[in-house]
Parts: sequence; structure tokens; C-alpha cells
Amino acid sequence: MSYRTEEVAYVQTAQPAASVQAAQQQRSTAEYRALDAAHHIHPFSDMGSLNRSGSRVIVKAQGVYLWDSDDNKIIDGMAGLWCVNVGYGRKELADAAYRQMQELPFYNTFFKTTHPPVIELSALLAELAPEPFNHFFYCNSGSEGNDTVLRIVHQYWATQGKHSKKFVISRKNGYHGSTIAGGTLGGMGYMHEQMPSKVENIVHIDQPYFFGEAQGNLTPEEFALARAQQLEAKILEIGADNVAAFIGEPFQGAGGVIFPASTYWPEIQRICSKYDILLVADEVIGGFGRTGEWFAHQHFGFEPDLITLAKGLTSGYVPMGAVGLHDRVAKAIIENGDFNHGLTYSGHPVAAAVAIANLKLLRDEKIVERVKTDTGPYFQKKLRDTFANHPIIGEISGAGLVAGLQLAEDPKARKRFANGGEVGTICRDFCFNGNLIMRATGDRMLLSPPLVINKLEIDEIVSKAKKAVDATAQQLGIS
Ligand code: PXG
Repeated sequence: MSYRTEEVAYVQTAQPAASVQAAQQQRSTAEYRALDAAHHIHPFSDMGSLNRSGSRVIVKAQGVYLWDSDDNKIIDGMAGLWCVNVGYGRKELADAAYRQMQELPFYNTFFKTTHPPVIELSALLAELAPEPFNHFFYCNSGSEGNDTVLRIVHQYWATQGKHSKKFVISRKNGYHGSTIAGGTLGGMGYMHEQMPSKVENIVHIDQPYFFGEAQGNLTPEEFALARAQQLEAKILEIGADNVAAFIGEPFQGAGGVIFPASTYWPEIQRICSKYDILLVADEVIGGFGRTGEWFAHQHFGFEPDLITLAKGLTSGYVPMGAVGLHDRVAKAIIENGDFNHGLTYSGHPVAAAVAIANLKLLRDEKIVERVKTDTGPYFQKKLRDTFANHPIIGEISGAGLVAGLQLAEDPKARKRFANGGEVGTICRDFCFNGNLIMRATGDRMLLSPPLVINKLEIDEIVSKAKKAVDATAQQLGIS
């Protein structure tokens, strides 16, 4: 019997059920790792290699800090996974869940029924979202949100009698989730390779990634405009009568915090209007204050027809996703019979109660305003002051409390490192060992801390990031 199998026996037979809670907090790191390796398949991971090195076990969190099972205090530069906007340990959210579980832990919203939490949440979202967004459909994740988007888009065009409008245009290196629809919409080649089949009629255009993909002497504005115009070319290729929608993240999150220049979104909007194509903003990362606006499309100044929401909707305390419908889309869906889509947990009362408590904190504590006027500008300036002339930093992107640092072999010549991703991994490991959580996407180092972070904590993140980037340069022999 292998060591791992013995661990299974230990859990299943030696632990009375009542003590499992206590046992969860009392195991040693080695025991946790052995059990994790024995039974848990992690998302997006090479499990063989992870099981050999062992995962870091996170056991508690408060504010912007995490603690691991060896009692290391780690500053979370990624808000969990771009989601813990109000920070960890907010009792208001725990109380809301507890109260709602006692009052009405579940009821569905399918068969002519509804309940107070989902009603109140919808009214609150209508108050917080821009003017034309007054209707919301609920699900459990961003991926399901984008599945829902596809369903709404196709139902919308059916109600308009335009049945040939079936194609959805998305972008390479966009991320829209990991269900089959989300993965197809996304433009991650390594995900497409492992998908057994894809959703039909989804095509991709190039992303507005200036540092990595601009040729010649184009300015960022000229490049962004050219990339937006690829949408027009693609529509003309497919035929406008066949194109239903364009979907994009206002800024690409998982793709590397790629912020398009100011020319990009107005051009996308113009093209969508000209050819009568629905414009979908995937706000799963950008929504709920990340850029200093409630929604990232407001930062970029455009008006989508649909918005996908998740993550910051509940600050990740419980899973919930949603789609916001512009009035003109909502009207078509509402007035045209059955919409045959729904999930058991659409509008789950506990998730809705937590979302309400979360949104009220963001609103009443003026957290989003603070990101816009105070901590966001401070964070952006600090990063730029610290890294502007660093020998391996080629670009600093971002606004509010989200940023991307491009690691580059020759920053001035916009030359990236060969073997994309290797240097990012080195840098990420230095961050990890320095008790800073920073995400690496290829050779871009990403930050997206909780929105409640204060200036001292920002200083700590930036100085730890600087140490990690310096150590990376040193390891590469660049000074
Ligand atoms: N849209 C966007 C823009 C996202 O960032 C999703 C949809 C899917 O949401 P769910 O809740 O189904 O995961 C996301 C998720 C990363 C990373 O490595 C990013 C996400 C998820 C997991 C990892 O940066 N974003």
C-alpha cells in the first residue's frame, strides 16, 4: 500500500465525521499535501509535477493578507483570482449568508416563483449599472455567464427575424471561461487544442497587444485602430447578415492586462453599430470597481448591449455570475415568449444575499471612488516610478487597481524574451518565495489586489515586486 493510499484510509476510517472540521485545520503541511496529491485534481495544472512539488496550503485570510499552513503571511496581489474586491474577512458577507441560509437556503426561480434576495439584487444592480442596464439573468460563474450571452444573442436575433445572424466574433488571447462555449469564445490556443469539440460559428480576430504585436513605427493609437478595423474586415468577409455579436473584455485580464489605446473601443462601437452587431463586454474581471469605474466599459467610454458579470459581484465569497441586458435587448427577450435557458441555481438566494451585502459595501464605503481618486492613481504612479527604467520591464499597463508589467529582453526595442513564459515563471517563483502573490501570464506579471488595499500595503506589494523583478534580472545576468 502506498503512502498516499494509507492517507485515504486514515481519512475514511480513523476520523469521526464530527471532528473533520477540526482535523481540517490541524494537519501538518505534509499531510495536507499528501492528501491533496492523492485526491484533488487542480484546474489548469500539470498534476504530476504539482504533486511532486506540493501545493501551497492557504488556511486563512484577512484584509489583503493570506496565511499558509506554515504560518507564512502572504500579501495577495491578485485578490484571490481577480475577485475578492472587498478584501477577506468581511463579516457583513458572512452574516448575510448565515441569515439567508436560515430564512430560505434555496428556492428556484423557474416556475413562476421568485424570492426577496434575487429581487433586491436585481434592483440594486440596476441602480449601480449604467442607465440602460435594468435587467439581469443569473448563473454561477463567468463561464456560464458567457454561455448565457450566446443564448441571449441568438434569441435576440431570432426575435428580430434575422435568423442568419449566427456568427460571434471574439479575439485571440481573450479569456471568456472554460466551459465549451467559454473556451471556444476565448482565444487561448492551448485550450482549443484540448477541447473535444467547439461551439460552431465562433471566429477570432487579433488582439490589441501593442508591445508584443505592433510592427514598424505605428503609435499605440494607430495600432489599436488597425486592430479594431480587423473587426470590420471580418464582418465583411462573413457578411454582416451572418454576424450576431462581437465579444471582448474591455481590457484583457488573463491574457496579460492588455489595455488597448483610447482609439480601440470607439472604433469597435462604430463598427458594431454600422453593421447592426451586438456588442458584448465581458466584465468578469473589469466589473465592480477594478479600474476605478463601476464597470470597465465606462473607463473606456463605450456602451455595450450585454455585460457578463461574476467574480467581484460577490467578491468571490460564494459563486455567482450574471448577464446584464441593455434595455433594447431585454425588451426583445421579455416580449417574445419563452427563453429556454436556466440553471438550478439561477439567482440562488444565498449568493444573492451575499452579492447585496458586497455591493452595499462597495457603494456605501465608497470603495470604488477611492480606487478612482486615491489608491488607484497612487498604485499606478508607484509602479511607473519604480519600474519606468528597469532593464527588463518593457511596458506598464493598467488603471485603477489592475496592472501588467511586461518582462522584456530589450524594453526599448520592444523585444520580448525567447521561450515566452520562462522568464515570467522565474519571476513568479521569486514573488512566491517573497510572500507576494503575483500572476504570470507568459512574460507579463499581473497585479489585481483587493480594492480595499491601503497605501502602505501598496508600497509593500510594489517593493516585493521590485525585489522579484530585480532577482529575475540578476538570474538572467542583465543589469
Ligand atoms: N470572463 C473573463 C473575462 C474571465 O476573466 C471568465 C469569464 C470565466 O469565469 P469563471 O467564473 O467561469 O472562471 C473569466 C475567469 C487567470 C484566471 O489565470 C482568470 C479567470 C479564471 C481563472 C484563472 O488569470 N477568469
